[in-house]
Amino acid sequence: MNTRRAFLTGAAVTMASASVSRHALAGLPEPVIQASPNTQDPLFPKNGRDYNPVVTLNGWTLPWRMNNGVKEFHLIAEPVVREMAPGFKAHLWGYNGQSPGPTIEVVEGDKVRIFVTNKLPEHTSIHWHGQRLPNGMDGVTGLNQPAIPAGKTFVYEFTARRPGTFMYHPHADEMTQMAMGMMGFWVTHPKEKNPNIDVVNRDFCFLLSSYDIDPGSFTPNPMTMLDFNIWSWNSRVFPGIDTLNVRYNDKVRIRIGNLTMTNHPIHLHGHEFQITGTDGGPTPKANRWYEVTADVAVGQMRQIEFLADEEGDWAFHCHKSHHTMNAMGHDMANLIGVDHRGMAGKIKKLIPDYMVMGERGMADMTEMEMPLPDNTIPMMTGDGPYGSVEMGGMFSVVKVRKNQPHNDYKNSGWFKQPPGTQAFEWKGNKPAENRSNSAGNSSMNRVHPQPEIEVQVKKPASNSQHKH
Ligand SMILES: [Cu+2]
Repeated sequence: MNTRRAFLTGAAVTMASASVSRHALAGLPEPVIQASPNTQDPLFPKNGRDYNPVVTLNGWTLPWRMNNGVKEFHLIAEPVVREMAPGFKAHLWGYNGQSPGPTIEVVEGDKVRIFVTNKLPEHTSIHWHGQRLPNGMDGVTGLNQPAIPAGKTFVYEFTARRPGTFMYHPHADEMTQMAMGMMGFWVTHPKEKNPNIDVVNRDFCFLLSSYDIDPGSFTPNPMTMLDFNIWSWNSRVFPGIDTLNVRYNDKVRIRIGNLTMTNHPIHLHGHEFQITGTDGGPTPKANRWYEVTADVAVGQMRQIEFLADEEGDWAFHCHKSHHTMNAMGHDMANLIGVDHRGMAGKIKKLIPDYMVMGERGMADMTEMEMPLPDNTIPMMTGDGPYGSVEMGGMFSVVKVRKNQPHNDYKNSGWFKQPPGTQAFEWKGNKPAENRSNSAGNSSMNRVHPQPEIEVQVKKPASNSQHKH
């Protein structure tokens, strides 16, 4: 114990000269490992400057150790088994037992020391995406530092200079390591009142990630460039993504970072939000406007804020409809509009398990008891109070409740709509339809009329070249 204390004092002396302390290695903090994929309660700071902590969707915040005024964190890069939804586990790479890694929360001006131990089968490094820091701490393998070899621990040290929303990820064999799930969130809270950073009641964060995992298998294919089949928030897919539970009239902030290969228009129902921060920090108030969809491009961070002043269960999702689906069969023929009735019965006599899909859209999929390979999640699923939600992937629900206690993140169940406030079936008379056969009033009529052509819209999996 005495020896250790001596080391810590030594570290403090070295810190004063603002260089990486080699003594600090002797006092490597115990790594904290998280076994659960559930959303953990906010981690209120026990020391250092005070702040309102964030809640990481299906994730957690990494505890730190205060060492002579320096916040010390210990990240372990390692293979992990991530439950992406109940019944669906993926073999990923991550940090401290999960993918994504734990969220790191610090305060503007904090001196931060991060120990990174590499338990992967290959070298790695960490890039602190968006931070102001000394060039040698930026984490680009070969450019700023040698790679961290397998089995070794490196130390990163810098001051969190500006408040905002950040990410961390490897900058070594990036294609493989990010495709395998190596990433994490970073939040730097403001140290004092900032005119462009409001105090909020709820502060959520998550990363957008995508994987190509063949149905029935466990490991993503890192060679995939565009054709991903698993679209996730914090390596979870609907219905495995936790709901965002807030109290009526709470001011809510949601921070989103995109580490996939495509953009995601994130859409909130029932409310308008403002983008209050981007990669570059808080957005000046005069430059904000209301929206209901925020496009988060590749490598970007966006922070949205709204007043939760409409009670209910509000959908919150990526607006690319293929991103609210799970593992699609990419080689499925397009059968919309093809009438198979009668045919299926005949084929069923020959092949008892035969099933026709897609002739009246894909909604049937949710009701079919189709045999799936092991470790596969249905394409669209998730039961709500009125049937299947017919969603997968990047979808969750913002639950606004009058009786949600302050600072309580429990799911209070389905919203009970007041009588007379829900869509209902019309049971009265239907007027005769009066459809026009005109294709529109063109002011530039053709001199030689063309033969009429009708086209069929192909949807949704027209061929195997399924691009996003
Ligand atoms: Cu998307």
